Amino acid sequence: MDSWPAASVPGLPGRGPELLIWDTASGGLAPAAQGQLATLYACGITPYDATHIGHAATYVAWDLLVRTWRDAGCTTRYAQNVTDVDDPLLERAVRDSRDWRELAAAEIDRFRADMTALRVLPPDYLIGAVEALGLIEEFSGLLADHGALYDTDGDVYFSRAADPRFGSVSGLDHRAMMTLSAERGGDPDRPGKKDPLDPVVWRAERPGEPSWESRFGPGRPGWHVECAAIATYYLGVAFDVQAGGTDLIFPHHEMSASHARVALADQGPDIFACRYVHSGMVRLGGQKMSKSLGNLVFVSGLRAAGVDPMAIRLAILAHHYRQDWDWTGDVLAVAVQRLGRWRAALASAAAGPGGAGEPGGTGGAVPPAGPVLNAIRERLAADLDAPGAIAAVDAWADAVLSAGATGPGHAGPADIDPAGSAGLVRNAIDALLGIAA
Ligand code: 5CA
Ligand code: ZN
Repeated sequence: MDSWPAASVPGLPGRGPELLIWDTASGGLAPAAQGQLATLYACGITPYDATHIGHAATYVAWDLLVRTWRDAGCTTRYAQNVTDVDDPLLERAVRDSRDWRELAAAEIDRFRADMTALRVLPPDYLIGAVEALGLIEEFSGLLADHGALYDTDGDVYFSRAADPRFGSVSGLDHRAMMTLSAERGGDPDRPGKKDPLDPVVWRAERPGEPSWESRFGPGRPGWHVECAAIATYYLGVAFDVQAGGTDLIFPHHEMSASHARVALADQGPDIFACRYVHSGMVRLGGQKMSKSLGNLVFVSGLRAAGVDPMAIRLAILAHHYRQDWDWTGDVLAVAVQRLGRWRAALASAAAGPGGAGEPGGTGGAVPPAGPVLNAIRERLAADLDAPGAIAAVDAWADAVLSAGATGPGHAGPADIDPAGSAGLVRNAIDALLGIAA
């Protein structure tokens, strides 16, 4: 399906360092890309409600990853799915008496508009489960060929016993897996399964539900096989990073990786993602912001209320992507104020050194931009430390504002920021942090 338009990314002098990222599977920092071509699969939305701040934070994190890779000289290839047929979407359509396809299409459109406003760079491939049914069926066929599927009352399950490395993504013990499986879409209590953790790969047709013909009979695909199939089809058997929120570590990312290891077992030693990267949960009122709980702040709602999307983005970037944090009015107010200071500093610096009393002049030398650019690059390369990068820009803005006049004015052509500091800082925060100031 169509992605969304890319924001322009200004060029910067030089290159950033290699990105090290926290890998959930190994529990440590590791190079995010294995070579010059950097490949990313990010789990996408289930489009039954609008984009909330938690979704936005997740996709802003992967956007930073892409920007940091590109700045380090990598070419990126990025795929993202859209789970456009699944239980919660169908249930919401029934609840609201809407056609499920129409509901999904409307929410995907809203997601695209929100991502565009937040200047999140689009994936190269935005792939809906429905449009990918053929390749999901083909991938599921490989699981069947490896003897890893079995039938339970017409539904087709994956036998996790087929994968000796099952558990290597999450590192969880059996008890924890059982609890999370029950909470996150699994059916550990269903009778007839070989193992309570086994996930469904093809769900047989149910009355009133959409279904498609397949070699497994009429039905629809399971959730984990959707991502395993789409990721490996678009990025290859092995790719660099599988990304999602921490709520996807188990069972989703564990199962997708396990499916791929079994289906593609004869394709070499490296199968599926080299790194598993997870973003923390955004909470509201102390609880995970979630569509099922309904404690949501929508990006589109804030935009409609006149909030500058760059302030929303800056509010997100003020938190390290791996931390859990609470969305509050204060968080937004701080971001609005910070954006204002950055803009004032850029305007003041662009107006040039000027005389101390000249309106808009900084009254002294504009602090150089090179150290700011280096600091942003260095912080982002260290596990996408956006708060650290922001602190470097804050320090530059404070220095400009404390040296100079109170507000932007106009400068004569002769004294426009001769060192080009303002321009370089503006380009750095645009290219690396995605903030148009
Ligand atoms: N379609 C599946 C992935 S294949 C799905 O999880 N969809 S979702 O709409 O529920 O979530 C989309 C992304 O947002 C996932 O990476 C999920 O981990 C992340 N996410 C959901 N809620 C939050 C939250 N409160 N804070 C941070 N990230 C969240
Ligand atoms: Zn997924």
